[in-house]
Amino acid sequence: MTQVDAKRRGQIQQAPENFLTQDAIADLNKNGMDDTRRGFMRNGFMAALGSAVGLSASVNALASSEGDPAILEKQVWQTTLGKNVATMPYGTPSIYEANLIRRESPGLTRVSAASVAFTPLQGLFGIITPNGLHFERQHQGWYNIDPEMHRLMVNGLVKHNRVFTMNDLMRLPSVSRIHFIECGANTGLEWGNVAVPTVQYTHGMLSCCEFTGVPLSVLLEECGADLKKGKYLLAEGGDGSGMTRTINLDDVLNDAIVAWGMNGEMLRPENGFPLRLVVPGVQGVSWVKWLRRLEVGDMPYATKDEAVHYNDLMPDGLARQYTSIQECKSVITTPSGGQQLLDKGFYNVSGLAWSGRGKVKRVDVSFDGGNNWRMARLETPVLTKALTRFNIDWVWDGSPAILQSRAIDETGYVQPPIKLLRDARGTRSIYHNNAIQSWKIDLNGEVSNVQVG
Ligand SMILES: Nc1nc2c(c(=O)[nH]1)N[C@H]1C(S)=C(S)[C@@H](COP(=O)(O)O)O[C@H]1N2
Ligand SMILES: [Mo]
Repeated sequence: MTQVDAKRRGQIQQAPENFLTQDAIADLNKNGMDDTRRGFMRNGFMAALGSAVGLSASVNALASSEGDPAILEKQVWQTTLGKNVATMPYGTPSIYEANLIRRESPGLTRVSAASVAFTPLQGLFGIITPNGLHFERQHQGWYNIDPEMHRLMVNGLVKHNRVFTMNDLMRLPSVSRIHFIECGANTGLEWGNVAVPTVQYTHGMLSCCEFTGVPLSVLLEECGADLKKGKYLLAEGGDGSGMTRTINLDDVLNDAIVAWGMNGEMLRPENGFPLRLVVPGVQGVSWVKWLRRLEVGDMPYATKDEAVHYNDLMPDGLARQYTSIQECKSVITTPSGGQQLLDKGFYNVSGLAWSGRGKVKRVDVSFDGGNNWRMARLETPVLTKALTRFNIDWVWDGSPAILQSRAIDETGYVQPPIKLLRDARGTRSIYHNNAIQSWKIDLNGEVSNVQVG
């Protein structure tokens, strides 16, 4: 294992990211993951983690400044020529950050080009997801679409059917707003009590960016949409998956964007270049990528992506449909599963909170599995339908602990414990699990995924 694999930040050691042995990965690929595998996952993970612990002993001792060559001796970068600016015309992260990448979960099978790659939440700061680390969910792979060949058609209950080129669209008045996007299936494995080991895999179908584009309301006005009769929008993607979703205009007319920009540059191809729908607060699947058509209608369209998929199977065998809004949720990202606290003492416990219904109002953190709660500090900016960063001071006394965060949004909605959610929704759902996440800290400082309450 190289230094890059087992990374240390402060007094927290990040486990090697390839936490499963080759045997375990082969087994998972063959047999998949189900609810009986929770124990297995943890064992495989801990076996892999064992190999990292040796290293932690050597990095554990704080370098004493006396005799420390890092401060006493001139380093090579102080005494030689650096690289020319022209060697890197488009910037990339430091090689020492090489383990911070999107990753596919070993327990989820990639079917042809249908795949998902998770954002490494454990390594990010603040609320913005860098473009290269935005999660990816493709129903049929991604494309490099020539923007000159891309068109957006608007039809249905509109006075004028229109076809826009990218140049037409980019002449219109634009806005830039920061919003989170979360796949409805994020944290889905927890329904079945499957303990995926890191926050990257429990919560990493989540990102937050500044999106730029023309407000949907402006575009619809431009086409003379009948918004008295037209309460729904059909959004269609240009990829081979035939992704089509009904959007409830009441939910999004105020803040939806037909977007081309992401964090100050054009969308990345894997995120929908050159055009995607941004529907703040609504589950990721409705953020249709490679957007090619919008139809205004007076009824939901019951497309395959909402009649067959993206339903919540309830305990009585019936399914919830059109459950679009991502309810208030939070998760502690540091410390989180797969990390190890190297010593007793002070920790800055940090995490993310969000709500599809507006702003986050408060986040409470528990260190004893939900018996006692303390209010965390919300860092600014606290924006509507965006990730909000929270921090809280903690002194670890070396005894086992269970860390949880509980978010409350401006509607007064409180993030539920997993038991409450299961009582209402059963265990057969895949989507919309916004339960409180628990991280257990062992005597030796190892952090693992557990379910409590
Ligand atoms: N055209 C199209 N749009 C799509 C998808 C897709 O496969 N094709 N995937 C959807 C799903 S399920 C999610 S969660 C989000 C993911 O967006 P991202 O890949 O930019 O993270 O895009 C949605 N939009
Ligand atoms: Mo999704």
